[in-house]
Amino acid sequence: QFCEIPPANSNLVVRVTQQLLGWMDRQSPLELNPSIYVGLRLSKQPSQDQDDFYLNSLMIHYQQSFSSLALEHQPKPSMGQLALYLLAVRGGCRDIDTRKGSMLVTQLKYYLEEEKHRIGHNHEGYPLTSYYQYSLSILALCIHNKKVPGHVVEKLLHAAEHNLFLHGSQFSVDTAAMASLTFSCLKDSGLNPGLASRISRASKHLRNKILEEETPEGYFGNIYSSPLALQALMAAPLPESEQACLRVGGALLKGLQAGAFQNPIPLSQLLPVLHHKTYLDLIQLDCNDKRVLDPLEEDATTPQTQELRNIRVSLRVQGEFETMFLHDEQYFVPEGSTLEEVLIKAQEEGRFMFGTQTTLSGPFLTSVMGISPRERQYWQLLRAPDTPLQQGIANYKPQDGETILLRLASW
Ligand code: B12
Repeated sequence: QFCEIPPANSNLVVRVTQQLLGWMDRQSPLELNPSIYVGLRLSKQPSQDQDDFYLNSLMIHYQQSFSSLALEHQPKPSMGQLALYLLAVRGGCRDIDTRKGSMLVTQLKYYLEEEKHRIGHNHEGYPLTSYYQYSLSILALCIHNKKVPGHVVEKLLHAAEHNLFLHGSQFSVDTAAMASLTFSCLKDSGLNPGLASRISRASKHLRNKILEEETPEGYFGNIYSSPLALQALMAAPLPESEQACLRVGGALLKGLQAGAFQNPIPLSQLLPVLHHKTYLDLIQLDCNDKRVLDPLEEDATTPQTQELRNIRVSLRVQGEFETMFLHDEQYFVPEGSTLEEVLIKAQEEGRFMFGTQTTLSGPFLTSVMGISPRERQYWQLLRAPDTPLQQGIANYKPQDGETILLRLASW
């Protein structure tokens, strides 16, 4: 084995498993999250009755969204969400070759065709969603042993070969890892034999890129892309990955211990890694697996009672062309407040406005001061002067005296 991580403390694993299980209690249509279910299924969870209930809710929601009974104003799940749903169906060992199942497989293939056209013949365009979702969708079909046309795979190959995987303006390790997992699946399944050697080469190129992206802190990219990166390397280890996996695995366990994983998406990608599993293990998952969660040993540490003190956070808004800030003010909030709470406070005090959209990762900032980004733009979150935040508004907690910059950026 060329990609192992150091053994995890079992109490720590139990604690994060419980954390992820807790997210399963949220079952409103907007909060149903197939990624959480998949992460748990690759980690000998959830218990059988929790499982049936959640999976059935997912199935009803997704089938209904794409049926003729779907409500007009109700937004349809995106391509990537549909792909995650298909992974969940596999994780629950449900049959996809039913009438309703086939309809969703067809829908996903249709989404991919559309994206292929957007990317265009000479690769001059971009997918409407992202190469991350494009790859995830091919992976989901591959896991179900469904073939996609060579042309669709070629777009991903081209993007991989030409380093087009970006997150904002930086190389996206998450996307590279997702694509590498996809290529591993395609290679093992033999679904696109004509592309086999090109797939192997692109996949190796991606994993080398991931290794190159190891940071001094011991992450592949950043802490939140490391789980998927480890999955990619575990699924197809390189001889030179052995030490890197140990280092990054160790750093991740430390980060986990320190409470860095507050968001369910990266956590759902990490938990399988702690069980030495990757998305590819869904192919032959055993649904009669024994599912037990060891009881949590008593923690010796007593919770610290903190005095509520206020901290000062500055909030600046920078539009596309303006040299002047559209907004620049200080706010006093209780220590430990999230950035979202700062934004709410600012909005309450007047002169500031914002809007969000619910995603599987939580609230995504969609408008600031009434300005919505145009195509291929977004509201980037930074710590002044120019350090991009690695968490969204619901998870990031500003420090005393910090200045947060919301900047309209292109990607
Ligand atoms: Co981003 N992003 N992103 N992102 N993004 C990732 C989710 C990830 C994990 C990458 C990483 O650092 N390793 C982190 C989150 C880490 C964490 O949870 N702690 C991340 C971050 C930090 C950000 C930013 C906060 C960066 C910044 O500004 N400093 C901003 C969000 C700012 C805001 O709220 N306005 C940001 C922006 C983007 C862009 C470049 C705009 C695109 C999204 C637009 C697009 O798809 N064209 C983007 C992508 C593509 C991703 C990526 C690679 C894939 C997301 C996806 O498609 N998921 C993930 C990687 C990953 O998840 N491992 C990182 C699959 C679909 C099925 O799930 O929920 O429907 P979904 O997807 C939507 C949300 O994920 C949303 O956009 C998706 C499309 O609508 N989204 C969100 C994207 N990023 C983020 C980040 C947060 C915090 C939230 C709440 C939502």
